[in-house]
Amino acid sequence: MINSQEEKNKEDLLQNIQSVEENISARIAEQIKNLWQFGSEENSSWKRFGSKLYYFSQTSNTWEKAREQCVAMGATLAMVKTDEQMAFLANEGTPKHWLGLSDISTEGTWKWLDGSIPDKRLWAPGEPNNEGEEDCGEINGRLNDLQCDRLRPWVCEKSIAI
Ligand SMILES: [Ca+2]
Ligand SMILES: [Ca+2]
Repeated sequence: MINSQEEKNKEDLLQNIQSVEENISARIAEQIKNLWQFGSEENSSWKRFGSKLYYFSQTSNTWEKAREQCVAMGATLAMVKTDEQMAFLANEGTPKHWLGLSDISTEGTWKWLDGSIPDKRLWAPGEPNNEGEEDCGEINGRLNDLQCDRLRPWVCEKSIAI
């Protein structure tokens, strides 16, 4: 009698363990699925051009907030060094968006966020004109200076991890 009761307890215990195992397996499978979906979502929102990946925002913000958003993504506001990059950025996403370009530190001295000087040929005709104190750079066909507190979508760049 005692033996059969013990057998029953063992069986119940084994069943419990089995159901806990199944539960855990299902939850792990769910988490893996979520991770995979998140990963592909993030990958699909970055576009590759040359040796860089570009992220085009779906929302608008001030230049400073846009700069912070890029940093939060492990990236930087995009910098344009070549005609090819200019053409790519002008044709992707919205027609106008913030770039990593400003003359905030010294009025009239334009610099990319990496400290380099923008190629003069990349400015739109008549720009930069500092009309109404414009210290931040956007792409609008070509480069234009604009008031930093204006709201624009933005584009981040990061190098492809090797
Ligand atoms: Ca300025
Ligand atoms: Ca301007």
